[in-house]
Amino acid sequence: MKARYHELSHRREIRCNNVKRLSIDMKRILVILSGVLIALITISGEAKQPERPNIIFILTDDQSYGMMGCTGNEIIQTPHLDQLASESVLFTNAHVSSAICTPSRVSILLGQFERKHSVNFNSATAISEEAWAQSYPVLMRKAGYYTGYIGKNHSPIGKNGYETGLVERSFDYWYASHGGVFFYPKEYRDIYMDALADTQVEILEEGVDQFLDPNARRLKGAINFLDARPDDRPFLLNLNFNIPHGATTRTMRQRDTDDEMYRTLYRDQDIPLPENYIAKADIKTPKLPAWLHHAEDRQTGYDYVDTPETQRECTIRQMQCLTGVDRLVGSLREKLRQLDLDQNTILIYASDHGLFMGEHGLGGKSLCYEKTTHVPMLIYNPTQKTGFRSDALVQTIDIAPTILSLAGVGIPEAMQGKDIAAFANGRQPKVRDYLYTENLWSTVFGNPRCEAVQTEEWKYIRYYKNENLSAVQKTKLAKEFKIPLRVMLYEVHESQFAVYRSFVEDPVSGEKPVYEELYHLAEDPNEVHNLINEPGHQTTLDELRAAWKVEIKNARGMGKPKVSIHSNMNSDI
Ligand SMILES: [Ca+2]
Repeated sequence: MKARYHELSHRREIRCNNVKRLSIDMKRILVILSGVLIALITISGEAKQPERPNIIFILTDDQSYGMMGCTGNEIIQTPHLDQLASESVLFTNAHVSSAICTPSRVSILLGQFERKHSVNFNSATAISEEAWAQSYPVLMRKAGYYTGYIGKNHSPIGKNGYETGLVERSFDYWYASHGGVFFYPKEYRDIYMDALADTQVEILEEGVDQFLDPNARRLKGAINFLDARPDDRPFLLNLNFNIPHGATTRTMRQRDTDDEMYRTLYRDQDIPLPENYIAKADIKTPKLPAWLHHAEDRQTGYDYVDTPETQRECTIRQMQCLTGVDRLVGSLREKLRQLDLDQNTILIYASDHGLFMGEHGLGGKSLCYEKTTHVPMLIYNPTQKTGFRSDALVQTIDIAPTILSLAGVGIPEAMQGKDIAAFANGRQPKVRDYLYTENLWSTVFGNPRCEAVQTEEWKYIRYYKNENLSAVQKTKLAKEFKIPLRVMLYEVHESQFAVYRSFVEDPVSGEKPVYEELYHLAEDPNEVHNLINEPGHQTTLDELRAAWKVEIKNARGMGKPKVSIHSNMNSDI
């Protein structure tokens, strides 16, 4: 019995061992098979999926459309940008959504209209962490891109906006600062102290070199976890100038140490004034009624538009700065060639909005006229061999979804911009029927709230009551009662949020306009002749008013804005 038991046990053991061996063999086979399968998938995946492109997005500050050779300026020297534009899709009818730094830049990051994201200088809000998680830089990083940010940030993010460090941590490489960078950045922002250069464009170029080139000089100020860009991952680089912004050109000093272009270029040339320029002393009837647009409250920083001489000086400086940007674009492309990155790097170029230079007697921005909303915008794709121009109605809120699309990353529902990546591959689909722009920055500085809808041919603008306190009056009070002017004019507190919400919501829910304009852009691109009360345009006006009603609701979207509310943050940081 015992022997039988042993025999059975022995047989079972043999069977078990056989099963074990079989199981081991099967495992081996399975491992080999799965290895083959993975290899096959990888090979077929590699064959099917092209390498993800690198993307460099260059954003200038307050650059109107006509400030480059390729956009019609006969004086400015921008040979590298002109060459780039000739190899790109150059959008000749690109518009921002809000014509002032912060809301425009937030719109670009989130792909949303301001009416939805609700962040401006006068809003007492910052982008919430939840909303920021859906921005294109964060999504690109999550998708494996190595991301960098260089230059000016003017988007408050997270609780208390600029103080959280959240935006800095959101990039793999950070060589940037909040608010103005100015012409001599080291005098204002510590992060740039280790740069060899002293002037903005050249300092930021050192950051670009460090980001791209593992052999370039390492800047002590830059914040980066990895010492050099990993070459097995695609990259996204955001390069943000504070040029040709007035805050930068005002600080130019023509120092001996400046590159010659920043001292002498354009100074010997005859520079015509804009076609519809009006000096302050010659204004008989203001462009907008004085009860609506309080021009006397304008920020003094824009007073250069008041005389032909000061206008000329500012124009020269703007052109000098943009020629500096142009030179950087030339050396950037050369650098990409040297590093063998040129065949797989897409370049995007745009501006956050334009700027009045005394047209209609106006200075500053934050209205819906072409001079402030029409900007240069181009996409260069090295695999697309022929450049072309497109007059499609595109907007800077299209950049975020387009970057995601070019990288093969999903576009979140929260984005309102259109994916226009097809243009980078030579196609020209219809994008939208109407452009929608708006101004919600209505403060002590006198600008009224307004919205505009436009087609290729026509534009309709509507304005709302402007009952804000006056900067002139507040300045008088500040002096009389010894209150710091900066506090009086710029500090924003939580209570301002309620006012701003009414700016956002009231026009959507029936607030009546107090003034309207209608322009025939095809015949009057400078918006000189307001046809709102002229007979014969009723059908056009009806169509545009109906379009406005749809567009403003679309821009608002649904639900509460995803913002964090804060107080005591200087709005002009
Ligand atoms: Ca700007």
